[in-house]
Parts: sequence; C-alpha cells; structure tokens
Amino acid sequence: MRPLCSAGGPHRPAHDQESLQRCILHWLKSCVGKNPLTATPHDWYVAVARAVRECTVDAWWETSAHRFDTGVKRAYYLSLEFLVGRRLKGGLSSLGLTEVCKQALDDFGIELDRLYECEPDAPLGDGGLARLAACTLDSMANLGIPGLGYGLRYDYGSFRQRLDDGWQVEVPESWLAHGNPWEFERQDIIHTVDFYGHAETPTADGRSVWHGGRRVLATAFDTPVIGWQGRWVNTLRLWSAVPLNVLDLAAFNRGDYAAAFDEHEMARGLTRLLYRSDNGPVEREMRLKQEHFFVSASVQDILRRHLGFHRNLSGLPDTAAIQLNDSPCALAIAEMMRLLVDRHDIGWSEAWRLTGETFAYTSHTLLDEAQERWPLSLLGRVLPRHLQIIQRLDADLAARTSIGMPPGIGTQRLIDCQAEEPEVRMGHLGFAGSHAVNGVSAMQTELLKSEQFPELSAAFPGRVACITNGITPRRWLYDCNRPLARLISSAIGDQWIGDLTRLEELEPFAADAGFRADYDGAKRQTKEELASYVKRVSDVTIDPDALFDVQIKPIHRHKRQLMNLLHTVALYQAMRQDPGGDWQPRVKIFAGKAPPQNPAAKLIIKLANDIARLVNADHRVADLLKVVYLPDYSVTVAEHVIPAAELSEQISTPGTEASGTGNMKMALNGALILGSLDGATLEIRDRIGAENMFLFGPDAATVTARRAAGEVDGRAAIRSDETLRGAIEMINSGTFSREERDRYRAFMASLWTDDLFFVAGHFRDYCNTQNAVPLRYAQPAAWQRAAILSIARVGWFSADRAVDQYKHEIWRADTPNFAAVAE
Ligand code: 26Y
Repeated sequence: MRPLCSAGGPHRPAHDQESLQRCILHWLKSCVGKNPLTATPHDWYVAVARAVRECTVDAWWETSAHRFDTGVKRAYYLSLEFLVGRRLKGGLSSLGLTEVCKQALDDFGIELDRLYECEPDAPLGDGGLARLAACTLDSMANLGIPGLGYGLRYDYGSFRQRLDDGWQVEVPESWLAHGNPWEFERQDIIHTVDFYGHAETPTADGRSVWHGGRRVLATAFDTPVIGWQGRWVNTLRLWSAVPLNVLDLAAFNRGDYAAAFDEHEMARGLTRLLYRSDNGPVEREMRLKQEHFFVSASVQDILRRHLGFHRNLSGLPDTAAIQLNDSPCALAIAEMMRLLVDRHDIGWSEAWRLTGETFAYTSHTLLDEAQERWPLSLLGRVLPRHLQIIQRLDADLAARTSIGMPPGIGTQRLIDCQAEEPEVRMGHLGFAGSHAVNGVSAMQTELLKSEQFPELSAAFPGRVACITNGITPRRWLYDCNRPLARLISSAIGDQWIGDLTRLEELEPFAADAGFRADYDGAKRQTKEELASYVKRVSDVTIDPDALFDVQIKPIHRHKRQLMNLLHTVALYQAMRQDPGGDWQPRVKIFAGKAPPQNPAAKLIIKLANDIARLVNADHRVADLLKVVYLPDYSVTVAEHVIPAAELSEQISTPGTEASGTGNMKMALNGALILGSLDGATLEIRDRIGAENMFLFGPDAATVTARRAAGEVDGRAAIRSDETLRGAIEMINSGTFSREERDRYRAFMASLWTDDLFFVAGHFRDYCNTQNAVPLRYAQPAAWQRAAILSIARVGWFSADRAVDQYKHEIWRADTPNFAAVAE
C-alpha cells in the first residue's frame, strides 16, 4: 500500500524558506531564463507561480493515485465559464507558504504583494454562474471530493472594460499573452469532435451513423486546484481546439491562402473567446459549435476514464456524477446519448437510463431569456445527429408523461413549436435528462417548479432540489481581508477557514466592547486600503471615515443600479441645498460590466459616471458625498472592495435574482445588507435576522401579481414623490450631461410608462430604508454589533456546505477514507 504522508489527506507539502528559495531560483533560471539581477517583477511572479505549482504536484499525484486505487466515484463539474481570478495568493496560503515565500523573496528585495499584481485575472466568464463554478471547485478540493472541473481554455477572456469618458468600451482581454505558469498541457489527452455533415436515418432501436463534415481536435490543459492546507489537489481541465491538419499545403502552393489556413482558423475560432447568445447569426452558430465542442470533449473524456478501469459502461452512474452548469451545457445529454448508442452500442432505453442516472442539472436563472434555445434549422445543420436524438427524446417524453399534451396546451416539450421558428429548449433537455435538477436559492427553486418547469416538475416528482449557493471563505475572507481574518482567529481560533459554521462562536463577541473596537479598527484598515486603491485607479479621493455604500455586480436593469443612482442624485440635491446639515458623509461605490449588446445597461454606466463627475467636482458637497465607478469589474476588483464595504446593496426586483453571492461575500466581511426580498437574501435574513439588515419592498409574488395585472406604470409613484421627481428632473434637465442634454430623456421617460422593474414603483420604500442607514451608523456600537452578528451567522453560506449537499444529495459520491486505505 502506498505510504501516506499525513493525517486527513494524502500529502502535506513541507517547504522551508531555503528549499522554496532554491525552487524559485531554479524556475527563474530554467523557465524564464533570467537571474535575480535582471528579473522583472513579472519574471519573479512566473518563477514563484511555477514553484508553487511544483509544490502541489506530489499531492496531486497522491490524490489521483488514491482515487484510482479506491475506484471512488468522481464528480465532474461541467461549466462553460469559470471565473477563477488570480491564483498565486490563494495557492500560497492554501499551502501555508505565504510567510515562507515572503522571507524567501526578501533576500532579493522583492515584495510578494507586488508579484500578486502581475498576475492576470483568468477571466473565463462573466457573472455569478462563472464565479460560483470557481467557488465550487475550491470547495471540492477542500473537502477532498474526487472530481474534475471541465471548461474551455479561451484565448481571450471576457472583455476588459475601459471607461472612455464614462462610456463602456470593450477591449480584448488577452490573459494568456504572457503565458500561463499554472497549467500543464496534456498532449496525450486528445479527442476528436465533429460538426456538420449528415446523419443516416436512425434504425428502430435509435442507432444512426453520423458522417461529420468537419472535424477538430480537443486537447487538454490541466491546472491543479489546491485544497485548503494542500491536503487534496483536484484538477481543472480546460479544452483547447486545434486543427486536425494545421495547413493545406496544396492550397498554399496554389496561392489560395484563405483555403490553406481554413481548417486552422475554423478550429482555433472555437476556443478563441466565449461567444454570446444575444448576437447575430454568425456568432450564434459559433456559440452552438463551442458548446458542442466543449460537451463532446468532456463527455468523451469521462467515458474514456471509466473505460480505463471497467469493461463496459453499465456501471457508469456508479463511477461518475456529471453536474451541468445551466442550459449552455445541456447539449451534453444529447452527446452522451449519441456516444452510448452509436459508438458504444448500447440500446436506446438503457442509454437513457445511464444518462439520467449520471447527469444532474443546475439552473442559475429566473429570467426566461436566460435559457439557451437552438432553432431546429441551425441545430440540424451543425449537429444533425443531435437533432435526431432530441426529436426522439421529445417524442418519447411526450408519449410517456403528462407533458404529452395536444399542441397549444403542452408548453413544456423539449421542442417549442409555438415559437416563430421551432426551437429546442436546452433547459428542458437538461431537466429531462438528469436525475436531479437544482435551484440555487429556496425562492428560485420554488419558482423553478412553478414557473420555469411546471409540467416537467409535475411529471417527475422529487426531481427538483434546492441547494442554496455558498462562497469560499478562503478567497472571500481569509485571503482578501487579512485584518478581519486575524481578528476572528484571535477570538475563536482558525478552524473557521476550513469549516465556516465555526463562525457561530463569534456571536458572544458582538456584545464585547473591546472586540467591537478591534473590529472597527480592522474595518478602518481595509477602508484605508480601498481609499488608496480608488485613488490609484480612479483618481478620486475618498474619506475612510465616510460610510462606504457598495453595489458591485453585472449591470442589468433588474439589478436596479438605476434606483441606487436616483437615490444618489436625491442625496446630492439634499446635501447641496443644506451643506451645513447633519449629514453622514457617504461614498457610493459602483462597479460592473454591461453585456456588450445591452444599450440600457451601458447607459446606466454612463449615467453613473456622469453623476460621479459632477458630484466629485462640487466643492459644496466635497466632504459629504463621493461617487466612484471602478472600471473593469473582476474577481480582483471585488477582492479590493468587499473587505471595506459597510453597506451592501442587494436591491434587485423581487423575483429576478436567482440567488446572489455578493450578498454573502459582503455579509461575511461585516457589511450590512440593504436588500429587497429576493434570491438568497431571504435565507440570509432568516439566519442573520432582519433586525441586522435593512430590508424594503414587497415580495416576488406581489411583484408578479402587479406585473400580471399590467401595473407597470411608474406615473403614480413619480407624481406622489417629490424626491424621486426632483432626481428624475435633474437627470432630464441635462445637469449631468451638459454636452448632450437629452442623453437620458428617453431612458428616464420609460420609467413613467414601462417601469417593468419597479425602479420608480419601489423607490419610496427604498429611500425610506436608505434614510434609516445613517441613523444606525451614528450609533457605532449598534452598527458594529449588527456587523459582527452578520459575520457570525453567515457561515452556513459557505461553498463547503453547498458542495457537501451536492455530494450527499445529488452526486452520492464519497470522500475517500485515506486512513482506511492506509491500513
Ligand atoms: C444561456 C445563456 C444566455 C446564459 C449564459 C449565462 C444564461 C445565463 C447565464 C448566467 C447566469 C448567471 O450568472 N446567473 C447568476 O448565477 C449566480 C450563481 O448561482 C446567482 O447567484 C445569480 O443570482 C444569478 O444571476
């Protein structure tokens, strides 16, 4: 039996300063080709990252060797997006090497903190779903759950947001431009993926032969995912597309260069960047191909892994649990069916059983437009065999379940024939082909059953589960907020880092004046750090004594940044009229990217920047109000802002935010939530207590009823509210947009007639609640008490808890018992 190195996991890396220093110098020489005298900070970053990666390899091997020895079930997490952020800081702290590394670099006069800044952000995605995937991987590694994350290795990440005169400009994000020291290219792991061509008419038992018209190769790049304390190391496997033939020499020799590189271009295009659904037909086709490329490579890989140890696929659900991250991955169901039936000769119903028992599906959305749909004509052209499979599944389901209703009544068929052009609903395919379908908050799970999949939920009782999201405490407290982390550890020890529920032990400290003062000191330190960061990136001076009021998240109308901006304008007007009044100074901090195809969201960004420009230049309110719009929102920007947040704006229209995770991250860092009754904020309320938050407005059911009754007219609200009217008029008057006075007129006018997200409708409630904030802030003891209680009670929202639930309730995977294996 393989020797084990330490308790709790297969390997615990041990490095002292000298050996780490040797290792760093080795990489500086052999990989970067520099010596300490000539190395730039980026060179040092690469050398340190390589050294850290090297430190993980033994544990990585041990982890996978044990899993092969024990044959435990693996959980495979498929996601088109992973927002992992930077890795160096977290990697070092997981291995317990931060201090050792600092000292190792000290001899060369190199500051570790500066090296962190050299790392690009690995921006392989956009919003909450993408970040959740990264938190999930972190927790799988922390808990030692055997598994892999599968994703795509985009050449360009999500765009970099530049603010040109306050307008969002999208710039390519070439995160790989200087290489990626964390990954290992696996040239031996390669799969072929077909597109186009034609599929023969299926036999009665469902088999067919697909003669693909184009073929590309998928190669794997593996990155170790280091669990806390380096006990376990999992893998993130990203696929990159390469051509079968790099160059058509005959065409080249003819001088037809386009044809010569055609295959190369077609392949490279597949993983060049994440294609979006909301663009024209060319991009949509690329997106479909990208999804197929991704799921095909991943499913083939999972089957290969299984067949490496088993004679046939009959036991697949005992060795593999595949979690699909929302509708962009649902094509995996059809691909699995194709591989099982056509390639592995398994009968149709047996293949369907194996598929259903292996897959599980997560929905992260509430809005109908956030469901992937593929027109039959496009699907049939690009993936003819998959269309056949989906059509047969649709017919099977219609025949077998209550969803088989006459046209016009059954709204839950996989194929929506009522759309102008028939389309496959990928979310429905995901639901039908999985044994478990989960929402990411209690509220969204209920809406999933009643609104998104009512007939499917009725047809498959017990299939829908709720796994409320969680966040990793390593990145979102321990690594990003050292002052607070140190304070917490000094009070209750450091077990909370691996088990966040231990924060409960902090509860009595809320009543301890000494601890509260220390908490205040820690918060003050993070506010000072944010102030200097803001100065650096936005050139705005903010006062660390002001109240830091934060809304950072993707920009969307339903997230209601506009409501916050209206409040900002109202506050500005009031302060300007009475600059000597008893005001609580505030800094309104915004950050977020708008989807490139969303003009309303882009206008909101411009408005925020226009307001910031005027307010920040107005000496009458100089000590009272500042507005900051931080450019290029990313994991790293969030790591700067979240520790310093005091008020966390979670103000989406009820019924639109599936869960939210910023609400959890900021509560964990002691910010009080100012929130609507939406998403996971409701569950946070149940744990933290409404008295420690600022909640406002109606619930989702009330909003839905009003919308259904056509009451989406902001007129009455605007007429009856002088403050709101004043703010709207000020924006309309062109005060913030002198060079283009009408810039916001049409946009603001829509609030009168089409207040779809109840920005005007809920403004009064919101504003009243905002007014209560400074009153509480003026009582530091009460504020600090509520902040400490938020921290103490938010521990349940750890990704470790969520992943443990996935493991027990959905994957039914075991953590290998290393002690038992050793005996
Ligand atoms: C199908 C395609 C158009 C699509 C692509 C990405 C649809 C949706 C998405 C992304 C959705 C998303 O990011 N949802 C967010 O997931 C978070 C993690 O569960 C939630 O906290 C958050 O409320 C939700 O908006």
